[in-house]
Amino acid sequence: MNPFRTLPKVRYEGPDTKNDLAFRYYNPDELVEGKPMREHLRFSAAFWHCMRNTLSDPFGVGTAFMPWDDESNTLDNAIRRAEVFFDFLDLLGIEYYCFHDRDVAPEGTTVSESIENLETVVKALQRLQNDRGKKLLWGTACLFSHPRYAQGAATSPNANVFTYAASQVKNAIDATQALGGQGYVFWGGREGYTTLLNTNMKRELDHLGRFLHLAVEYKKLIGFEGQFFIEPKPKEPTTHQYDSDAAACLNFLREYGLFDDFELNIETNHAQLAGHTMWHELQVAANAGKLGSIDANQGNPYLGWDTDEFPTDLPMATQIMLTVLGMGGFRKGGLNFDAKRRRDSYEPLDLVYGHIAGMDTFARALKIAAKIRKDGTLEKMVRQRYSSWDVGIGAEIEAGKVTLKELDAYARRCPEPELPSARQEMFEVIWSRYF
Ligand code: XUL
Ligand code: CO
Repeated sequence: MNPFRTLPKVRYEGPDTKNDLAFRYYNPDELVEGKPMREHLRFSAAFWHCMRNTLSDPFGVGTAFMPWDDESNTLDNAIRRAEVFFDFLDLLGIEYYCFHDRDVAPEGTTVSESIENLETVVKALQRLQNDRGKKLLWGTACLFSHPRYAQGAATSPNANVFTYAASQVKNAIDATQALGGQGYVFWGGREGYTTLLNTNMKRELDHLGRFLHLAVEYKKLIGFEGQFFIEPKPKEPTTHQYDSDAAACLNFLREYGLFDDFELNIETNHAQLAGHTMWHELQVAANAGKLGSIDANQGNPYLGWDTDEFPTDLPMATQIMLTVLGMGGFRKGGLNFDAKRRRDSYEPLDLVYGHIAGMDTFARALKIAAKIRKDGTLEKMVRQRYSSWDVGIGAEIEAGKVTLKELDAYARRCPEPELPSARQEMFEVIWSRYF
């Protein structure tokens, strides 16, 4: 009934192994830049994709084979699922996990019953975490599945819906705190709109700001030490999601006086939907000191929706790890596999392969990123490109020591600037050497 118990543990066997159920690159205790790989990568599995995603799509019912799940909405079934999930984490040596309240505990017929269900499952999760030595990376509330949230949660036109969402978030934060969660994520589920004809955008955004302030006040009240994250996404399910990309989120946080209380959880597929590279989104967040965590997956470049595939793009993973190493590593965040199998890869074993592929890709990317940093060629070339800012007039501008009038006088004396080639192709030649 539980295939994750019968399989031999997935272990590091090195790049030459012929065993497909082994790691070729992820060697948890191997030091990279003086720190074990496991601490750099902080891998996490997503409860929703592993245990609750039936793999249905708009054209067909779910195909996922989950022999441990009796499909009932009972607490027994919920706790059995949690046990299977921890066997899955054990099998792969994944230390962290993430969940939504409704993934782990069934929604009851009243608000109070839902809360009691969550509290019961949290006790089981506490026991499992202790027994298996696992940790919660982050928790969150599902504010998008139930029909009451069809028009938004914090941004609903209906104030009572806002209260239901507030109650859910309060209790999801409590659950996260009880489980020692490193963070708590706000992904704006249905916080957006389909048409401005029926939407008061300003009022909805004000409500979202209020909602987040209420959460921050509560966090301080109970002394929750986890980090709050916002996860940008530009569209799907709504046409225009308010948290559309990293820059929009940072601006929102600044505008509503929330900047100090949040970091960003950047997801690869969401970056792609926003028309950005993941590297861009990470860099925007990191520039502001706000790169907190990563939902590691990837989209399909030929499709315009969130396919949540397992991350296997090595150059992209290397860009991610370069940015993470560049900011000195994760603090409370990590690499959460917000990824699912394809509908036609429906067996439990496919979940194992998906995670092996993702973990090995990131382990390899980490080592390549460390090599690029140690070598320093690319960094030196970038520094060289900006070297006119290190001395003379460039340094004076950066230091804020010259006026526009003085620059006018300088430019009149200065011969036509000689602009060197940007050498993109040369950068690409050097980049490709590392792979
Ligand atoms: C949706 C998504 C969510 C968040 C958590 O696209 O990424 O699963 O990560 O709510
Ligand atoms: Co996500």
